[in-house]
Amino acid sequence: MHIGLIPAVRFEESSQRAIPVIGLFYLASYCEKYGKDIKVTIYRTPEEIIAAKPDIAGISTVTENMNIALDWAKKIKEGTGSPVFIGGDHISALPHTLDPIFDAGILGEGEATFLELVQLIQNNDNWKDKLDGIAGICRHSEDKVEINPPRPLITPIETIPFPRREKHLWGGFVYCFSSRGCPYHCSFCSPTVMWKKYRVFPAEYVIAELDEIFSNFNPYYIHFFDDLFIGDKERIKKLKTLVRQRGYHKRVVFGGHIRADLMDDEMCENLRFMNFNSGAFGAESGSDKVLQFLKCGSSTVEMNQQAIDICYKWGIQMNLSFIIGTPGETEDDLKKTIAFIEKNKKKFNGIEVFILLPYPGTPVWTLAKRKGLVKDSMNWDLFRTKAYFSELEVDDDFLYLNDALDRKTFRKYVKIFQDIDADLNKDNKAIYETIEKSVADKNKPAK
Ligand code: B12
Ligand code: SF4
Repeated sequence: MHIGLIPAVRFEESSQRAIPVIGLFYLASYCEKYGKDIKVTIYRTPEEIIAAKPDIAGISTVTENMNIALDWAKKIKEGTGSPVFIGGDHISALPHTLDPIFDAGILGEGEATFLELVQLIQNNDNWKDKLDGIAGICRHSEDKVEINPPRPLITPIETIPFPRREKHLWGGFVYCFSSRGCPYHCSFCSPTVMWKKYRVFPAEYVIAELDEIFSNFNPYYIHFFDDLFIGDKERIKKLKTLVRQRGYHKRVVFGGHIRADLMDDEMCENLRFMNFNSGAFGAESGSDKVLQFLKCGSSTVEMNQQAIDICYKWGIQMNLSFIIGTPGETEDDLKKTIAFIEKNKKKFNGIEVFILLPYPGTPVWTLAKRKGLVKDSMNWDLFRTKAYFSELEVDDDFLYLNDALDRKTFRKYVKIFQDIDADLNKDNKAIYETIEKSVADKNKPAK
């Protein structure tokens, strides 16, 4: 049985093109390891997948690309006649909105659910009548969408094989996941909707995956794209020891997402000793009032300051992200954020600024829905962002959530933040183009 998978991405944007969707590589390795007579191919365009005519097609999408996913699903269905499934954050948050073009939606962690679905199709001509038996999907039943009972998360997590990183698709940027989910519950964050709870791959699993990466690629930088890389202190300590035993700390720089409140001397020492030298965390705001809304009491400005100071002391380069446009945020709050950035700008490497968007399934989505700004069926292009904050325009359609500050004044501050962003990120500009170019350069696959 041949399965064709494709990520719905905007090819015109280097940020979406440059970094492959690793979720599909996990699906490929899981189905091929635990299934029988299954071959999974990852494609980049609907034309490729149509030409290959797989028995089953699957599309992965985030909210802002949902319209692309719908368009491609129609093309693929017309061109192949095969069943077309959808997975990823968007459908996982809004399963009851499944469009009739899709034969089913795979909700949350996809590997085990998708394999069971594929096996159902492999073994039954009348598989459509048996979809009610598959946990973790949404499907059409007569004229409505049924949501089947949820599927338990895969346990133990290390039974998930390493993602099948394909050399021809994998760009210059080697990243991996050493955990799934996050134990915190920030009001704007959709991974917690998706992953339910925090699970870590054991240090031995992570080092074995690194071994595989080193034998197939020549990385100079490895990014842990986990929502939270450092959530288990003991594991980080163990991983540092294993990395040093292999000498990987001399071959690459590691980077990933941390949390301000978990950074102490011991954590910094462990990270520094494994050559984890590029951290990122969401400082979000210079105002405790705004942080209270966004981080639900789990962060304060003081905690963020301490994390910046301790990382600086240990020489861990930090990238901080900030969110503006939060409900209740006043000019005074925005000025506090600007002052916080100004005060610390010599201590970090760069910043990212985002305008708060109500991703489906989050408490912010519920709030936006109450205000009538979003609904379950809407134009998903309104969630479009830009890879570079400097290119973002807050036009009249922009999903702006903050009644405490009028849009005109907010635009003035967006411009101020864009100038700060441009100034602080001069050296990081065009990072995705650099990643793409490096395919042919340092990070090229090993022979
Ligand atoms: C790495 C990452 C990126 C990378 C790589 C892109 C990618 N998607 O892989 C980069 C930096 C390029 C990026 C860009 C963007 N990202 Co991003 N990204 C992530 C991050 C941190 C990890 C994604 C990941 O690989 N997860 C691990 C894998 C295993 O999970 P997965 O992809 O969800 O796949 C699993 C299941 O969803 C399911 N599944 C998924 N697809 C399918 C398809 C089928 C057929 C089946 C059966 C199952 C299935 O099975 C997989 C295995 O379990 C997530 C946060 C998170 N923790 O998920 C945000 C996240 C996905 N990104 C997000 C956003 C908004 C974006 C951007 C729009 C931002 C921007 N303007 O640049 C772009 C859009 C990119 C795109 N693909 O279209 C949001 C999406 C929220 C939403 N509801 O839309 C997230 C959740 C972060 C957030 N802000 O909350 N991103
Ligand atoms: S924003 Fe970060 S800390 Fe908060 S829930 Fe999401 S991943 Fe966890």
